[in-house]
Amino acid sequence: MIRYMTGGESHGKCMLTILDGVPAGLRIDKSRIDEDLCRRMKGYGRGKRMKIERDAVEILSGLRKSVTIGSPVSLMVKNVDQSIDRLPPVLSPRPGHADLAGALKYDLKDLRSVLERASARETVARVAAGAVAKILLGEFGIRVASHVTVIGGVASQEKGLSFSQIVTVSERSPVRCADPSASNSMCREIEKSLDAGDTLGGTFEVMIDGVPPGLGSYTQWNKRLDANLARAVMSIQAVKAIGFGIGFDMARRRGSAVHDEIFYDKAEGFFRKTNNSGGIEGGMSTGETIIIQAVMKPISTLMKPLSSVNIRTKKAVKAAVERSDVCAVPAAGVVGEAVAAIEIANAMCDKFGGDSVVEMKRNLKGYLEQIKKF
Ligand code: EPS
Repeated sequence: MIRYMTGGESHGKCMLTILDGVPAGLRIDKSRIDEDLCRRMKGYGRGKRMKIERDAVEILSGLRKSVTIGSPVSLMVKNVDQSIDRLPPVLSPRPGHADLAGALKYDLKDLRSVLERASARETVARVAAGAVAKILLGEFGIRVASHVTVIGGVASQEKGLSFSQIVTVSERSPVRCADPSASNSMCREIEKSLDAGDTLGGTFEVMIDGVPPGLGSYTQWNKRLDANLARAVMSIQAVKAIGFGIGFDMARRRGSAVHDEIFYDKAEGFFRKTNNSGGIEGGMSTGETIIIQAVMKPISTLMKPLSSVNIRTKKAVKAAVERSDVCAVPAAGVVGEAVAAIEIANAMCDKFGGDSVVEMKRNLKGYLEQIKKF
């Protein structure tokens, strides 16, 4: 089983991950991890911190000569800004942030002690771990990507593009959107929001292509692949809603306009002409591309702050203003890829035996032959 834990404060020494259960025999190219760390830092609407940091991974354990040996893989990304002990206290909780509930829960009289760990900087650690999972999935021809579908009031109209086209176009967009016209409008929305001292949320879509049918299971609630993916994506800071395939649109359609009809072809086997389900039925992968949509609420640090209360004086004040982003949806998509990749990697290890890559490949091959003969 692949599991991981992260550690680190936003302005502490580093962000850390221990990734346990990575199969032996996987070659890890550090530059692939750094590439994703770099993608996470980008995006129109990010704040000044991203100009300060130079996120790059140090692999501290789990490899010999760049190849995994089955032991935990420890990953560290150093922070350039390590000012945690010099920063002034924060006393006015931001509506929408972990500040107030966190301070009450842990009896912390300085909200900074909450925000240092609640910060989305923690996602550095998850992107590093997710990059390792993506390298593993690549061994089985599984690709993971994401793109931004909504920012503020602007929606992408990218419908009809293939997986590869979405990747190519969105990676060129400053907001990681696959519709160039919407991409421009999203940038203008972000500028307007910046001028107004406000923030913007949106939606991103994670796509996982090349997954064999039958990952996850209907036999027990916690084996359902969609449930595990939803939990992972929902755990990303500021994510508030998740959908699969056409997601919330399913509520407005009849069954005949939702369910993906089944066809058979000698060469292809069973196949579908639509993918409204987002590649998952009964908590299992169907073999179609897995599509997860996630809604990210607007960042809760506003330059024109909302009403709050000083936790010391109990007087009405404006919420604290911290250096922050105007919009981080493009970065959240990269984090979505990472956490989804870890869940799919875990499901692959569960089904195909996760001790070594060789073992997994052998078992996957046998299973695909079995399906072909079904
Ligand atoms: C982030 C680092 C943070 C913020 C942002 C994400 O840096 P700083 O707080 O030093 O400006 O830019 O954090 C938040 C959105 C948050 O709510 O705390 C990062 O590395 O992604």
